[in-house]
Amino acid sequence: MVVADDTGAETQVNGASHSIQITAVDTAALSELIASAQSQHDAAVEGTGAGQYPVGSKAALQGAIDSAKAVLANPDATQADVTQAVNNLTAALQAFTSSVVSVDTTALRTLIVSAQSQHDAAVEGSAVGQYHPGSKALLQTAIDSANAVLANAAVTQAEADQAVTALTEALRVFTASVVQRTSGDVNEDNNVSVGDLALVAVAYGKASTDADWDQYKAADVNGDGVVDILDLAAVAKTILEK
Ligand SMILES: [Ca+2]
Ligand SMILES: [Ca+2]
Repeated sequence: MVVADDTGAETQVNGASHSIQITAVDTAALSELIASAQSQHDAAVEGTGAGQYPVGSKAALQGAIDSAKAVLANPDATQADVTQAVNNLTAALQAFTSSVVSVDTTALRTLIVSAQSQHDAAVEGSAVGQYHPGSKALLQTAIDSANAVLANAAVTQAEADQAVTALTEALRVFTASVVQRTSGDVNEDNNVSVGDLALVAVAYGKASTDADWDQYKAADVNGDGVVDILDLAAVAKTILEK
């Protein structure tokens, strides 16, 4: 029976029978997947930094989400349509997830550790093997800059590579600032004098094959592995030229 509004007549529909076969379409999985994909999409940032996604990838994922939402909203969608929608969106989500930008900072980390260790072990001063005053602070500044790059969660590969280059250069300058032995200054008093000549004389005849070479090798002024007349002559020449 159909009851009309007060502008028309009521109509008796005889024998009308409508049988509706309702097959429940399970959309729970699709619904959950859409929510998950949307939240991953919304949290994602496009860019070239670590953990970011290539430009255009969010729009591609959103397109897949929208298609899935259309299926979810369609009352005529069959279970097969829903399953297909789940499969499509799963594939789109996997493609999106695997496109995340990864930046390799291994080289930078290794270099920072090495630089810091060289910095910490270095002593500033004027003696042989020490570093020029101020050189440690310079190196530390370079290390700090490198650490700042590393601390940036969205660092790009180019930034990481540039930091490696900069710290490598700082380390080269630092290493070059180590105080070298003045040729002929056997006793390391920053002066070439008869005292050095005497030490060469004492070590005269010693060679790198000797067990106690370490004790005398400073007297090997020309570095040829033996203390001989050439070393004496080199020290003498330096003294005479002063
Ligand atoms: Ca000396
Ligand atoms: Ca020599």
